[in-house]
Amino acid sequence: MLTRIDHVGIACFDLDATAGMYRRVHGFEVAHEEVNEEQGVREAMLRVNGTDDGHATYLQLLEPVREDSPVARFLARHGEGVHHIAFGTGDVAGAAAEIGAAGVRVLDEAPRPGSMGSSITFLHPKDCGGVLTELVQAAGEGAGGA
Ligand code: CMX
Ligand code: CO
Repeated sequence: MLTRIDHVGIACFDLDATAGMYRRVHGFEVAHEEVNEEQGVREAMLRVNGTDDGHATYLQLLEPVREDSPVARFLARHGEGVHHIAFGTGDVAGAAAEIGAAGVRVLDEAPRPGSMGSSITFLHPKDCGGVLTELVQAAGEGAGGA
């Protein structure tokens, strides 16, 4: 079951400048920053609100760290803007299996490491109404956790 919007991923050329804009214009602070080499991004998480499943909704700012990464390709084709939406779940592998069985292409063989110790997987945008869709199980969420 998908229980929240975990984050909206936004592709940008300059993470620090974009985070500065969100601080000045929207009043959102960077709660966490990391590099995810596997995904080819430097990313910042800006917490927007708590959710009634006990977790939270973020903006995820994404700056590519190499040219052959999905976010670099996206920026080259489309420029800056909304890149993906991520839904939170207590069981990312189970949700991906269920959604995959409905005929949607799951882009990862098994969940991979995401922000802040989460487990993530992606669904093909062409099977999701043109929206690149991510499933996220937060660190500690699910069996034994919230
Ligand atoms: N949203 C919607 N459509 C997208 C898209 C996006 N973010 N990225 C690509 N597409 C579309 C393109 O417009 C293109 O459509 P057309 O054929 O109609 O022109 C098609 O998908 C293929 O485009 P492409 O440039 O060949 O795209 P890629 O080779 O990058 O493959 C995808 C697309 C989704 C398979 C790839 O980006 C992917 O595997 N993404 C998952 C991983 C990821 O995005 N990681 C970064 C975020 C990390 C995080 O959130 O933590
Ligand atoms: Co994401």
